[in-house]
Amino acid sequence: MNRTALSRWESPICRGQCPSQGWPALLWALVGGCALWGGLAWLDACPASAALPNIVVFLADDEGYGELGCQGNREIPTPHIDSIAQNGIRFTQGYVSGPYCSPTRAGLMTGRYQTRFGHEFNPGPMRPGTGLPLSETTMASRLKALGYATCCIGKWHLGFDPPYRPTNRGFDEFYGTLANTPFIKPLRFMDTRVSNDIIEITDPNFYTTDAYADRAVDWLERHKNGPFFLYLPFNAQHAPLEATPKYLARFAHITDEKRRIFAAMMSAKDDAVGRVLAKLRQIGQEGNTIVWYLTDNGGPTQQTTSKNDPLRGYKSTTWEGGIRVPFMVQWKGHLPAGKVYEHPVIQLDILPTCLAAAGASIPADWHLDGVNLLPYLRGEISDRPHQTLYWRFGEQWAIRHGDYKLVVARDRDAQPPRLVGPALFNLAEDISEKNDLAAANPAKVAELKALWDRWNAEQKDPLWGPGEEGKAKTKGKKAKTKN
Ligand SMILES: [Ca+2]
Repeated sequence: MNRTALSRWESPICRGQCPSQGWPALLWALVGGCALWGGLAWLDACPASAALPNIVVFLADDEGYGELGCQGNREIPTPHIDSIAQNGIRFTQGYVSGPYCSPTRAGLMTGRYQTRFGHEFNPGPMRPGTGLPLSETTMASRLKALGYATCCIGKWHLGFDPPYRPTNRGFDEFYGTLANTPFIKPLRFMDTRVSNDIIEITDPNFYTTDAYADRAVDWLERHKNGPFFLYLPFNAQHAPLEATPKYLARFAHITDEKRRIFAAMMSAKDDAVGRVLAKLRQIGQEGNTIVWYLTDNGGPTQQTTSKNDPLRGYKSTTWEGGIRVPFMVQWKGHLPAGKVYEHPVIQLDILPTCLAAAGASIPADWHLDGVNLLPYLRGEISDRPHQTLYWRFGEQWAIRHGDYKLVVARDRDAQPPRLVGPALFNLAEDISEKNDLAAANPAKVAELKALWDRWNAEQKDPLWGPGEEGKAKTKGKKAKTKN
C-alpha cells in the first residue's frame, strides 16, 4: 500500500474499519460507494475478506536465552510459551536494541534505535521529566490511528511523570506498574479503570503475573470483536525473586532456593501466557491474531539464576548474552508453523511487521530502523532482513555485520572486571564469543568500526545518565565514542 492509500486509511470513513467488523448494511452501501468513488483502490487497502489482524506482544523481563523449553531448557516446563514456537516461527538470532529494560522498550514502541532520540538508559521516578521522548510516536498510537483498541498490562518503564504514562502514549487502558516492582504488594501501580493516579495494592494475595493474566483475559473479552493491540510486558523474571505456593509446589525437587523461586516465576508466566492464548481461541480470534513473545534483555544470572546458555555475557552488556533473546511469533494460517528462522532479526522489526500486516504503509519520514519481516518469514525473500545491526550503551557498543561482530563490552568475569575490546567474532562459527579474531583480521575490524562510527554519528547524546534512577548525567558524546 502506498502513501496515498494510507491517507485513505486515515480518512474518517475508512480509518481502521474493515467490512468484516460488522457495519450495518447502510454503512456498507456507503463504504461501497466510497470504494467505487476511490477507483476501487480502497478495497485493495482493506480487503473484504480480512479484518485487521489483532496483535498481542508478550514481553518477558530478564529472561535468559536458555530458559524456555523451546530454547533447550529441560528443567522448567514452559508448554504454553513453547506452543507459540510450535504454531509459528522461533528466531534463533532474535536481538533487542538495548541490553536492559527501558531502552529495549523504547525501541520496541517506536521501531527506531532508541539512541536516535537519547533514550540510552533507564529513566527513573527520581528524575522528573525523563521517559520516552514526547517527540516519538509509539506503536500503540500508530495502531490506534488505524482503529485498534489498545491496552498495556504490566511493567511500563518508559517514564514516570503523567505526560509519559501509557494512556498519554497511545494506550486506551493501563494496568500495571510504572517501573520495576515486587510481585507481591507491587509499587507504583496504576489501574486506569479506577484512577489516573498511583494506587496502593493491599491484597496480600495479589501476585502481578496472575493479576496481569486476569486483566488481559477480561480486556480481551471486552474487545473480542477486535481489532485490538494487547501489550503485556511481564515483570517476570526480574528481581526480586518472589513466587506463590501454587507455583513453588511444582518445583519442590529443586534444592537451590533461588533457582526454585525462579522456576516458579517462570511457570506462573507460562500459565499466564497460556490463559491469554486460550482466551484468543475462546473468542474466535486465534487465527486473526499475531502473537509475539520475546524478552527485553538477557538474564543477569547472578541475581536471579537466569541463564543465557550458550551465550557469553549477561544483562547490561553488549555480549550476545545481553542482547540476543528468546524471540518468536505466531500467526496461524498466515505464517508457517514450526519453523526456525536463522537470520538475525531485532525487536525494532515488530512495529513495521504489524503495520504491514494491517495493510498500512510506512512513510519514509518516520525514519524506522525495523523492517517488515513478513516476506522473509514467508520465504518470499531469502536474504537477511538486516545486513547490519548496531548497539550503543554508554561505553559499551557493538556492531553485527553479516556474521561478524565487533564488540566493546564489560567483562565481569575478568579479573579485575573491566571493559574489553574491540573484539571481533564470527558468530556463525563461534556463538559463545570465545575466539577473538581482531588481531588476525585488522581489515575486518576497521571495516566494522567505520560502519559503527557512521551510525554512531547519527545518534543523539543520552538525555539522562545510566543507573536505575537516572541520577547521573553522562558527558554527552564522550560516553559514546569511548572504546
Ligand atoms: Ca529487563
